[in-house]
Amino acid sequence: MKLINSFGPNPRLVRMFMTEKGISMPFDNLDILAAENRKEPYLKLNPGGQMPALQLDNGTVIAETAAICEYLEEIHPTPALIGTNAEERARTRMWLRRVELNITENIYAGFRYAEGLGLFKERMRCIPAAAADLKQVAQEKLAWLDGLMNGRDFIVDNQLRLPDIALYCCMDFAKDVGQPIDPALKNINAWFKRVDSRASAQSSLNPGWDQLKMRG
Ligand SMILES: N[C@@H](CCC(=O)N[C@@H](CS)C(=O)NCC(=O)O)C(=O)O
Repeated sequence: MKLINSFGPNPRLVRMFMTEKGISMPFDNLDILAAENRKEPYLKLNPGGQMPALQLDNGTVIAETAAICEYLEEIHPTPALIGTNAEERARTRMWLRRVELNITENIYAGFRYAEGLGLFKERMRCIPAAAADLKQVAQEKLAWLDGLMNGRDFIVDNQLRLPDIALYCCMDFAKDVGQPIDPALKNINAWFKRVDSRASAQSSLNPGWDQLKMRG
């Protein structure tokens, strides 16, 4: 099994998830700045063209961070980052959808349509006029989450789970590319520091991230 890996907050999410579980495997590194992920031979493996992807020993390729993490959780259940029973897993999946659909997808699209436009305009349809509103939607949903995080250390079940890792990797990337964390969001800021202080947060950064001046 190997991870088809690159710089970027989504590959980092899987690297951080693996580290928290104590999983290691070889990486095949692609250059996403040079759009290697948008060309053959990668497109044959993952027609979605995005990073990362997991390739199993039988050749099967699993793309999409949530699907990759679900697979890793099934083959390495401990420590549980999705859940130990049906109810815990359902709560984690509920929160992952809320985090992705309301916050991280809007932050990423806001970036691609503005600061990242030069990199993305040839790769997908970009809507520059939507960037400011998408960023604003993400901020409003972060404020909503901030209210719900009162008295909580983590998003689900008060322990580190996949939605924490997904949101952390997104926000840590976004803060250096025009979407800083609002200092007024006291609970989100305290949560961010808590996740940031984990060894996995630092070790999951891709080598060379500092030259790019983007954490991913
Ligand atoms: N929904 C996908 C999103 C993956 C994604 O956006 N990956 C970024 C890297 S962080 C990427 O491949 N960017 C380069 C590109 O789209 O060409 C997932 O969860 O895996």
